[in-house]
Amino acid sequence: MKVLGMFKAWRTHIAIITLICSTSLAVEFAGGTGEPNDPYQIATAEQLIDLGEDPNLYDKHFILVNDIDLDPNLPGRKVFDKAVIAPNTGVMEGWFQRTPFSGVFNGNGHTIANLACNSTDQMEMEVGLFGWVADPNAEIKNLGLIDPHVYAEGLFCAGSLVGFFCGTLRNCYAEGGTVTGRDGYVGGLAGDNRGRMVGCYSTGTVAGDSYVGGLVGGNYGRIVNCYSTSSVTGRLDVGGLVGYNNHTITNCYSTGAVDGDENVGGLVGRTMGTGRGHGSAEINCFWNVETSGQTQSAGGTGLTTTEMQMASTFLDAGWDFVDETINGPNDIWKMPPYQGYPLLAWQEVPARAELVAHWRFDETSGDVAEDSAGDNHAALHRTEWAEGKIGGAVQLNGFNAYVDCGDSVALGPEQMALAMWLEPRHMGGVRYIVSRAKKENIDDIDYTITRDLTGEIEFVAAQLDLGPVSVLSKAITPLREWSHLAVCLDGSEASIYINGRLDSSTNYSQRVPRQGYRLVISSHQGSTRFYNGKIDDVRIYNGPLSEDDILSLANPDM
Ligand SMILES: [Ca+2]
Ligand SMILES: [Ca+2]
Repeated sequence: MKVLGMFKAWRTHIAIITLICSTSLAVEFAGGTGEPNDPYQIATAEQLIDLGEDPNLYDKHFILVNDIDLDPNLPGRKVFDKAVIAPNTGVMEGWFQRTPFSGVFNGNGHTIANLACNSTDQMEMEVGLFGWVADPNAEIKNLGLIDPHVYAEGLFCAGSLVGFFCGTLRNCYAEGGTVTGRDGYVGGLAGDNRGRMVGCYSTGTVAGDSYVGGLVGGNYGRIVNCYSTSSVTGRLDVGGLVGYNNHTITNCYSTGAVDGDENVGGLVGRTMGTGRGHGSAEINCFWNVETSGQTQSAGGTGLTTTEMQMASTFLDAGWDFVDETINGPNDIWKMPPYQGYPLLAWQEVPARAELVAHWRFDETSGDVAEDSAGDNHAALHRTEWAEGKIGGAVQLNGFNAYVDCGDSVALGPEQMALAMWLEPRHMGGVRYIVSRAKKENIDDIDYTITRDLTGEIEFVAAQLDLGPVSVLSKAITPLREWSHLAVCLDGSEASIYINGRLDSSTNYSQRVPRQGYRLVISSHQGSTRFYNGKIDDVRIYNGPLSEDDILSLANPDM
C-alpha cells in the first residue's frame, strides 16, 4: 500500500510544467498550421520525432499522411529511452517535469511500425509512444501501431500507445509487439486510462507486476466497444482486457491467455465495486474461458470459443452490428468473413485466401491423385502409394517418378501460398520438390521449390518485369523425417515457412498469373533432378496465409 499511497500523492498534485525558453518553431512539417481545420501534416519519422522533442507543439492538431517506420536500425531512428511524445523530462524538487499532450493526433488510418522504447530509469513514468496525455480535450484517433516494443523499469504506466491517458482515444490499435513493465499499470494499448476509449483493440503480449491488462492496466475511465486478444502475465490484478477496473467497461471482449498470482481474471482482474461517487461495472462484456485459461473474472461473462464466435451471442447482448438495426444504427461491430470473433466495423479485413487445389494422396491405389478443392486431378507417373503424414502419401523414387498437376492458371495465382509435408530420402544434389514452368522451355519458370543436398529449401518465383527472386531457408528438412513446408507470396514478400515458423523472406516486385505453365511435383517438368522420398497433403491457396494458419497446418493434431 505504500506504493499506492505515493502514487495517489503525486497523481493529485499538478505537475510543474517545463518552461521552454525558445518559442521558435523548429519543426518542418509536410504542411498545415496546427489549427483544427489545418493540422500539421506528419509524413516522416523525423517529423514525428521532432514533434516529440518540442513541448510547445503539444496543444496543436496533427494528422499522419504516411505510414511511418520507427525501426531503430533505419537511419535517423533510435531506441527511445522514454516516451516519444510528452515524456517526463526529469524530476525537480520531488516532482516530475512534464508537459501533457493536450492536442489532437489523427493517425488518418495510417500506422506507426516498430516503435522501440526501452526505459531503464526507475524514476521514469508514463512510457509508450505518448507518455502523459492529460487533458479532457486531448484526442488520439485512427492510429495503428504495428509490432511496438515497450519496456518500462519505472513504477507506473506503460502502454504501447500511451502511458497515462485522459482524453478521448478512438479507433486505435496495437498489433503484435510487447509491452513489459517491471511494476504496475501495464496495458497492451494504455497503462492507465482516465478518459474515453472507444473502438480500440490490441493483439500483442503484455507482462507486468500489478494492474496488468491486455488493453489497459488500470481503468478509471470509460472503455466502450473495445477488445483484446493479447496474452497477459502479471502478479496482482491481472486481466485479459483490464487489470484493475475502477469505472465502466461496456460491450468489450477479450480472448488472450491470462496468467497471474492474485486477482486474476479472464476479462478483468479486480473491480473496485461501488463507491467513490460511482459504481464500477463491466456491462455486456465477454471473455473466452478456453483460450484465456481462466474460468473466473471480476466482471463479464465467460464463454466457449464457439459461443464467442457466434454473432447471436453479441446481438442478444445488444451490440450494434452492421446489417441490423434493432441494436442501433451506428454499426460498430461486424463478424469476419471467415470463422472468428467480432471485429470493429472500421477494421479492414483482408480477404481470406481460398484453397484452390488440394492433393491429399489418400487414394492408396490407381494413377490419379484427386484434387479435393478443385478439378486439377494429378496424373501419377511411376510413383508408389505409402503411409503419409495425414492418411496416405505419394512415394517418389528420385529417378523417374513424378506427379503432373496440369497447366491450369489457377495453380499460379498472383498472390499465393503453397504448403505440403515432405519426408525426404537421400538424393545427392539439388532436387525439385515442385516446379511450375513451360513444358517446351523449362528455363521459363513461374515458380520452383528445391531441396539441396544438406536439406535447405530454395523458393524461386518469377516477377513481372525483373528476373526471378530467390529465398533460401536457414532451417533444414532432415532425411527420413516429416517436415512441414510452406511458401507464400503476399504481394510484396516471398517467404518460406518451415514447420509452421517463418524462416526466411525477401522482397519481390510484382507478379501476374501466367498461362501455359505446368505444375509438376518431384521433378523439373518430369525430366530432371527427381526428388526421392514421400510428399503428402499439397495445398495451393489463392492468397497468403497468416503465420497462425500455417502453424495450424504444421500441427494437424492440435
Ligand atoms: Ca446496427
Ligand atoms: Ca495424405
